[in-house]
Amino acid sequence: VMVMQVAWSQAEANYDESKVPDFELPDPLKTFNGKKIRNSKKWTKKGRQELLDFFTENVYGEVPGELKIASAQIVEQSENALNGKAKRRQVELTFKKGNRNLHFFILMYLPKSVEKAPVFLGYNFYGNHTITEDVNVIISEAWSRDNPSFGIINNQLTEQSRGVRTNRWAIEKMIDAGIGLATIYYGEVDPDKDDFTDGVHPFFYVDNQQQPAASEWGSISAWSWGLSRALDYFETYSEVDENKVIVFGHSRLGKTSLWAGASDERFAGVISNCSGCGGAALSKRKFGETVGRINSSFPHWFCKNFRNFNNNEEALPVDQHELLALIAPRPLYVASAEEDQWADPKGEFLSAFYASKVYDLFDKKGITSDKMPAVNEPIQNTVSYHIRTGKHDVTDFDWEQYINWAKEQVLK
Ligand code: GTR
Repeated sequence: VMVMQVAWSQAEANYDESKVPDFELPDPLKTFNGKKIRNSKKWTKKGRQELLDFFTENVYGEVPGELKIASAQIVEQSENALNGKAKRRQVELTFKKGNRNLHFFILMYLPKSVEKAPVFLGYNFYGNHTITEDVNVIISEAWSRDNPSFGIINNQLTEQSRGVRTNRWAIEKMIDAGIGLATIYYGEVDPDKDDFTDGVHPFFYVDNQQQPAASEWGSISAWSWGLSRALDYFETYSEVDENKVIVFGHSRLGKTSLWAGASDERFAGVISNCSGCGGAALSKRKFGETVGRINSSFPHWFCKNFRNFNNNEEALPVDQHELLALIAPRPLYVASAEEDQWADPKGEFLSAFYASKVYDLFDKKGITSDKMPAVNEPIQNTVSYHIRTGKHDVTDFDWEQYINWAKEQVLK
């Protein structure tokens, strides 16, 4: 029934460019008071800060406190993974507060050729063991959404799903380029369901609190928090270069990588793959998925305050190009897929284009034309964009572009 509902609503959405409402996009180079921002210093001190505050309190939600890594343990490793191509590390991070415990595992494949490796850091949807055929990858015990086609039933990950998502992770291409991969099962940080009693949220409850306050974190913000904790770990870990961590995510996890990159300036680069509504796509276009739709299908992703803009995008004093601008001057890659109209590829492109104004302040080249490039013809600058043929997915084509851009724009 749930699936039917989603399909029905996706069909109901607006996909007609002529029905996109007239809207005015806020200028990232103007403060909320209408003052012009003329240089990068003013941007960083004033414009960026007030936008960051707005997105924190009204879109993704603030993290209500601090929770540091209690222990980090390499629980499994090999110097000869992937047919001798890479080193493999599996690290368990533990967090404790009172009698609560949270654990998540970082699976790493690192190139042998580099002592301190740059890495792509990104969550996976169905467990670390799904991203590779490697039989040594530990199967997560955390709750998972059922997916009978992967043999996932009763919310349990099993051997049957090993390797089912290898198509989304071009690990060997990364390793050949001298870049490692670090991945985490997102369900270990916060299970992806409308339930605030599990995952990291309850660590900060006071008395009998049952859920975060209206300005406090939803799941996207919780997942972003986890990425920042992985980065904390890399700061202590000699085999990863903590100054060269590129955060990556697809779809809801692309919304997450954008928020992680915006809220934590230590990330050296940010990739949004088909992130759509509440990610790279402009909300005010109301094309494909909308704010009202996303907040009703996924009530736990954003903070409650974001619901004030359900069917009311006009009232938003910001739009998602300003989320992208928060990442400036660091390299940013936004990618879409032609058949992923639900995520509004044009809205994702325009968002990258309008964010580029802020990159200009730093003399960094962004997207210089408001004409979308042809499919499979990437534009690669400090701000990069491509739309590829095909569906809502992550493909080898996507990774080839990300690797090329990483080498040119992030790691040089
Ligand atoms: C869809 C949702 C999108 C996107 C996607 C995904 O159902 O409407 O916003 O996040 O899920 O994560 O695959």
